[in-house]
Amino acid sequence: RYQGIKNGIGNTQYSGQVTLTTTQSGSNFTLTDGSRGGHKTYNLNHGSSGTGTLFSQTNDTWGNSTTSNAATAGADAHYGAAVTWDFYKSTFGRSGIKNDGKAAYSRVHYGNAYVNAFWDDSCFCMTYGDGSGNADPLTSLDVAGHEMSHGVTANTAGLEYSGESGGLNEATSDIFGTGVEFYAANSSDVGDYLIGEKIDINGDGTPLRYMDKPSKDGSSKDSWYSGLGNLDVHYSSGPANHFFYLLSEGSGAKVINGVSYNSPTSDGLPVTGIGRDKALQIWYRALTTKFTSTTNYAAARTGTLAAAGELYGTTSTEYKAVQDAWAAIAVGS
Ligand code: ASN
Ligand code: ZN
Ligand code: CA
Repeated sequence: RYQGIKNGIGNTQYSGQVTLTTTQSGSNFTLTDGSRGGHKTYNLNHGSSGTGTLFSQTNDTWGNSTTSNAATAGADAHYGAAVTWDFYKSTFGRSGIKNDGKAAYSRVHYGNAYVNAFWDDSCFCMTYGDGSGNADPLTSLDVAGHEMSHGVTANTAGLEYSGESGGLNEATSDIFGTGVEFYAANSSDVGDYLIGEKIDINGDGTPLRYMDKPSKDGSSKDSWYSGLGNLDVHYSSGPANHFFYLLSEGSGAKVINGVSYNSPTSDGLPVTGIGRDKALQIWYRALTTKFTSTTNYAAARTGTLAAAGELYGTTSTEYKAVQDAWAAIAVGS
């Protein structure tokens, strides 16, 4: 009997053909990633509790890129968990969601026509629905990275999921979910500042959220105002997503990987971006060493400035860009 870590093939729905780390045990292969803490991917087969069954088969090629094969969603989810693990490890030196080297697990085919995906800190697990009409499961890479980043937030700052801290919690997931997508850089996931552009959740091909100008979704805000904390957290995230876009890429019009962006500033002053890599480092350092459960937008400004000062110095262009990007969304001056 052979037992060990294998490189399988995933024919995913959203990320093309990818390598999946699997485990062979005798004549069976399972979606168990022994090189990333042992992350397992399960098939709930439309159930809504427990783990269902671990994906297991006698060959190591998973899915057929469409929903006609139940393992396709498994391949996308298993890939999403692996890229998210690698992103956190290589970008921040973080080993797993709790930074303890241990994996979470994933469950796909949750319920019936369930149009959502969610992280649950109590099971330490990720769950994906099949989407409306079951054509568009919620297993795209930015969604996977978004949801698992809720686990990172829960195990670091612990931002409360309501009011302004809830908006910052949501933005943190959009920011790192986007970081995951850019990190993957395979030909199917080139990276963009849109959230959920592949899952067609609106049924008209538009993404769920836009980081350059969040109000393009019809509900999110571009800038802070005194009533922001009364909004749903997926809309009060808008100004922080906008801050991150401006800090990374700067204001005005820009084309990145073929996608056009045009990011406004509320003070009318331009922001010069410092690049996504530095912006990610600043947000991560703030999240893990400055933010608390009750951090609001004003405190996020203070925390990211402190992080930028520690990383690059208080007289640096990076520090100045953080000041300018907050001013551009009407926080501080
Ligand atoms: N997809 C939603 C989100 O991540 C589900 C949830 O947990 N609220 O915000
Ligand atoms: Zn979320
Ligand atoms: Ca995206």
